[in-house]
Amino acid sequence: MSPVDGCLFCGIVAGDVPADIVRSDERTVAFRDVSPQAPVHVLIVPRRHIEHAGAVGPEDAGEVTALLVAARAVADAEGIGGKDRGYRLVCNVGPDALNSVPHLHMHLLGGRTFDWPPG
Ligand code: DGP
Repeated sequence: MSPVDGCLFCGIVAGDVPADIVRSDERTVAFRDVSPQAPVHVLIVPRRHIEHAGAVGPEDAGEVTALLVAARAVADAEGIGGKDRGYRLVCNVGPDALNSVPHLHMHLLGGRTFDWPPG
């Protein structure tokens, strides 16, 4: 899908909205969350607009793989990818999960320990 008018993360992907971009490739852009919930809090988004993780179809397999590959690269670059560390990947879907930006994004959270189950 082409950029969606008024979509915040399409704006960041296009370079029209400023963001602290830590990595980008052909399919994805990764940037720091404006409201970090951990010492490392990076959002990884597909360049192509997809509404949310619950809207992913077989045609999006390339984007989904690219998000995971990007997450691994960002975690390594942030020093939390080793076997003694770790991180959490989160995709919020819908109001019950407090999804607020309707452009698929994966939260990469790390640099501290996390509780389970999440709140
Ligand atoms: P979610 O609740 O899963 O939809 O998370 C959306 C995240 O997006 C939330 O953690 C805050 C972040 N966010 C919202 N607006 C901006 C922005 O303008 N820039 C950046 N970098 N992050 C944003």
